[in-house]
Amino acid sequence: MRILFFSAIAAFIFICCACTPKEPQSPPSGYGALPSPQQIEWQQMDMYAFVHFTINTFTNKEWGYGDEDPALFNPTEFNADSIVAAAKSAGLTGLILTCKHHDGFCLWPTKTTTHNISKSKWKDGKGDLVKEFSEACKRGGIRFGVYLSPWDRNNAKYGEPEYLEIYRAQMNELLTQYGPVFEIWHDGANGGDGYYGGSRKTIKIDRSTYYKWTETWGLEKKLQPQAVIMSDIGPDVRWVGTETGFSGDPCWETFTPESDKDSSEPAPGQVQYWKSLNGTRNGRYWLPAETNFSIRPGWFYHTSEDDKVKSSNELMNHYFASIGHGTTMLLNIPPTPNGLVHPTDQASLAGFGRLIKEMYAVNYAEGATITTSSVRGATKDYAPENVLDNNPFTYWGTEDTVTTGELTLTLKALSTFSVFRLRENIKLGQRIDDWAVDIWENNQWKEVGKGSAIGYCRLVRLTQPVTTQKVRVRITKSAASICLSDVALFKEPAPLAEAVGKSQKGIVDKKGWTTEVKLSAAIDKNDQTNVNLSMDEWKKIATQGLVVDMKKRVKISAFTYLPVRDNGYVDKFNFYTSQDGKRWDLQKAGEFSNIKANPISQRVDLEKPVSARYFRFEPLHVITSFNQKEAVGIAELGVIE
Ligand code: FUL
Repeated sequence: MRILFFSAIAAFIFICCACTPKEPQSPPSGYGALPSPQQIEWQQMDMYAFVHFTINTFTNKEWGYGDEDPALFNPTEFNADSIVAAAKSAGLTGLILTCKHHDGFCLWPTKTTTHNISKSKWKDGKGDLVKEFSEACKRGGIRFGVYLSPWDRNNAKYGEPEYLEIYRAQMNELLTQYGPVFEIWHDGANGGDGYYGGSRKTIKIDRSTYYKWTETWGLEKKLQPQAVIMSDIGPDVRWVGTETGFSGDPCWETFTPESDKDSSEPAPGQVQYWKSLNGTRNGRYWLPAETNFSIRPGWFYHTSEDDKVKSSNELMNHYFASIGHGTTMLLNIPPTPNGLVHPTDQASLAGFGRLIKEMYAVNYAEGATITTSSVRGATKDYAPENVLDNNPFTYWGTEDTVTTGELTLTLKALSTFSVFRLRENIKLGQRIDDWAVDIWENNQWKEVGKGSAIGYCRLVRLTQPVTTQKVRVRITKSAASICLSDVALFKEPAPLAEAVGKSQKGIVDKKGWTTEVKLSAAIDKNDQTNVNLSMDEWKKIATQGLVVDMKKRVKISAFTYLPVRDNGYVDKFNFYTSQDGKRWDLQKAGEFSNIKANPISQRVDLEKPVSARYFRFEPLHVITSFNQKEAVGIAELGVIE
C-alpha cells in the first residue's frame, strides 16, 4: 500500500514536470566591455564619407606648412549638394569634413584666428564652408561630422598651454553653430615643423600630457552628447591602425590601447597603433574600429592621381575588409580645386552604390525553416527564427552554460548565393570566438568558411557562388552563451566592367640603370626587394645619397619613392639631377607628409621638367618605428617623364 502511494506521488510529480512549460528565462548577462547607446547608434551607420578639402587642394599638397596665403582658397564652382549627392550615390550615410587640417586654415569664419576662410577670395570672404556642408547634409538626409586637427602648423601659440584654449574654442564653435554632429574626429599626427606664426621651427609636444584630452573630450560630450569621439585611443571609436582601407581578421570590437613609449599613457599619436588592426580579444574597452581610406592614393585632390581612383570593384574589396570584419567604413572623397567631385570618382562611387544595392536586394535566407542544437528557455525571445528578422538585436540564445551550438537553415528554394552575413547582438558584448559555415552539397556538409570573431557584422565572401537549399552555422567556441542575431545570404553581383584603370603613363623604364651595387634593390623594378640599411651602414655606403645613372638623358617631371613597410620611412629629402654625375642641381627639397600613417608610393612633381642623365636621392630624415633601429628603407625609386 505504502509503495503504491509513493509510486503515485512520483508519477504525479513526473507528469507535472513534463507538462509544465519551461520557465521563461531572464536575458543573458552582458559579457566583457559593452557598447554605449551612442556606439550602437553609430555602428549602424555602416559607412560614411570623409571630405578632405582645404588650402592643400589649391597648393597640391598633403600637409600644408601653415604659411599658405588664405586668398588661394577659391572653389569657384563649389556645390555642397553635389558632393553630398555623390556620397549618397555610394550609399554613404554621413559626411565628416576637415574643418581645419594641419595647416591651421579654418573653413569657417572663426573668431579664434585670422587664418580662416574670411580671408579667402571665395565669396569675397563671406562664405562658410562648414555651414554649407552641414546644411547640405541635412537637406540630403545624411549626418554631419567634424574633423579638427589638433596639430596646427600655423598657430603661433602651438605647443603652449594657450593653444589648448584656442583649440577648445574652435571645437566649441563647431559644436554649437552647425547643428548635431554624429562624430568628432581627432588626428594622431601631432607636432613637428611648421610656420607657427612665422617662427618656422620644430615643436615637439608630449602627446600624452600636452592636450589634456580627457578635459577636451568632456567638453565635446557636454556639447554633443549623441556624438561619438574618434581617435587612436577612442574613447568611443578607434583608428584601425592603417590608411590602406583594410582591417585585420579578426578585428575585435574591444581594445586595450598601449603606449609606444615606455611608461607613458597611450594618447593620439602615441599608441602601438598596429595592434588596432586586430583589436584585443577581451580588451578593456568597447572600442570598435573605423576603417578610413581615400578613394585616391592621397587624402587631398591631386590631378596626377586622376588615373589612380579606386574602381567600384576595388571599393567592394574594401567594403568586405572593413564592414565585413565589423568595423565601419570611412571613405574619403577629395573635391577638386573648383569644388566638385571629379567625374571619375563620381562614376566609381555610383557604381559601388549599385553593387551594394544589388547585393542586398535579396536575402536568400528569408522564409527559411530553422532547427537548432539547443535554445534558451521556451519564449520567443531567444528563438532561432530571430536570426531572420533583420533586426541586429533580436537573437537566437542558448542557456548560460551552452557555449557551442549550431543552426541549420532549410531555404525556401534551391538558391545560389556567395555571401553569408552573421551578426551578434552586441548589446550583450562580443561573446563568440570561433565559427564555421557549411553548405549541403552532394548529400553531405561541406565547410565553406570559418573564422574568429563576429561582433556587429561578419561577412563571409565566397570565392564563387554556391547553389544549395541547406546551410549550417556552427559556433565552435564562445566565451559566454550564444546570442546570434543574424544569418543572411546574399549574392554578390558580377564585377562591373569599368573604364577606371591605373595608368602607367610616363613611368620611365629602368632598363640599364646602374647605382652602387649594395643599393641596386632600389632600382630593380621589384617592390619586394629593398634597400634596408642601418643609418651607420647607409652613411658608409651612400655617402652622397643614392646616385642613379640612367645611361641616357631623360626628361624628368617627377620622381617616385616607395618606402619599405614597417621601418625606415624617409620623410624629408633632397632630390638632385646632373648631366655628368659631378655637378648637381637641387631640384626639390621637401617632405613626404603623411608617410608614417600611409606608407604608399610617393610622387613628387618638380617645379618644371628637367633633362638629365643622373639623379640623386638624399634622405634627410627618417621615421623609426617602435622598437626598431634607425634605418633607411627604399623599396623602389623611379622617375616620370
Ligand atoms: C592623417 C593625416 O595626417 C592625413 O593628412 C589625413 O588627414 C588622415 C585622415 O589622417 O593622420
